[in-house]
Amino acid sequence: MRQRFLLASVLCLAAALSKAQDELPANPITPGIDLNMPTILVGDANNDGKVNTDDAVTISSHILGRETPGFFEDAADVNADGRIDIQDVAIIIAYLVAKKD
Ligand SMILES: [Ca+2]
Ligand SMILES: [Ca+2]
Repeated sequence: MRQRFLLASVLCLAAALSKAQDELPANPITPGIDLNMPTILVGDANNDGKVNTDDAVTISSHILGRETPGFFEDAADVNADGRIDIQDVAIIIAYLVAKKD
């Protein structure tokens, strides 16, 4: 008796899950929302598609108040603390040093 009850429960659960899956839209993401958001290469402060010493120089120049054409503020805040400072430069340099090893 108990086995029949368990079997019936499993069958009911399977049927419910199957029905639930049939009701799910093929793509559960809300239509109309564009998920192709632009990507940011963190550290690419001069926005040339690479992270290298030029970016450390660009951020340093920005910190010193010099004109930095093409400066990409969102990418320059490497540690995402809301400030662009010497820590961001240090992280880029540490990354470049580690990359060479
Ligand atoms: Ca760059
Ligand atoms: Ca920062």
